[in-house]
Amino acid sequence: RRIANDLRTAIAGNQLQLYYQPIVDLASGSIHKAEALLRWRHPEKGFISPEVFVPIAEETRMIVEIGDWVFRQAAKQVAVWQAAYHRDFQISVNKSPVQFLIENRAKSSWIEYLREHQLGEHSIVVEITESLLLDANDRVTKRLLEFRDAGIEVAIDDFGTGYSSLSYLKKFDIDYLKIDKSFVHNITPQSNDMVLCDAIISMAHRLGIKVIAEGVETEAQRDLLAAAGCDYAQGYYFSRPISAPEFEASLLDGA
Ligand code: G
Ligand code: G
Ligand code: NA
Repeated sequence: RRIANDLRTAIAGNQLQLYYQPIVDLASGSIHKAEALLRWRHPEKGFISPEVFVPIAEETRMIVEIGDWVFRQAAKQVAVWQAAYHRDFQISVNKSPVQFLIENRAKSSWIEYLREHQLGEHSIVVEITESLLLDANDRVTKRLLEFRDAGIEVAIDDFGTGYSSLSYLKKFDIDYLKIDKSFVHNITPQSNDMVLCDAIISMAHRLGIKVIAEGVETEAQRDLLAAAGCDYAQGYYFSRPISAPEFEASLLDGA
């Protein structure tokens, strides 16, 4: 397919870019975390959404190379922001299940990269989906343990969508649950979604897991989640995903 061919040249052609969306500490309002999100500017077709090209990258296995590029970009960026703004700045990257399932190079080059560049523990968070843990084979389990040993934290993305088993939460050492935006969109004080958010937060905390709410678009949602004890929030209310220079100008300045 055309897009698949074009994607092959996208990295070399400098067409991929990372945008960053702030993750806000609800208690203090401070921003020491951001999620890295891929953007592709196609030379003729213009901007192509990751929702379109990530599945193609997965099918063609190019997601491994692209994912490595994402990781290295994020690692370079976090080092800069740690030096310039906060020692504990942290960037999360999305890692597709396909990357875990097909990458089979010796150990994880990500861990070696972090060591070589002397990045501290907790600099990088890997966002994975519940589905990866539900049918985790030995290789996935081993890789996640290696990440933990190297100080890479693990977040469960889109938590609460699609799966009913929670047993993986006690099997794996998870650092963050990200409440899916579908639960956040309609929360009001008496709503069922509020009950679900409350339950997720208290369960996570009792398991020693921090909670990030996704898709926060209004002050009312922010306030309800903060009152429920949610640790962090992300969403258009605070900022859309933006380029690194925009991030520095609008969010890190004087922070
Ligand atoms: O930023 P946006 O809402 O357009 O992202 C759409 C989807 O693409 C999200 O589900 C997001 O997780 C996914 N995505 C964005 N960046 C990456 C990435 O670097 N790697 C993977 N595997 N998925 C990504
Ligand atoms: O699957 P993942 O959680 O990685 O998806 C992140 C996606 O959610 C990104 O594409 C991002 O642009 C989008 N997003 C971020 N904040 C909001 C928000 O407040 N509302 C909505 N509708 N989407 C958001
Ligand atoms: Na994500």
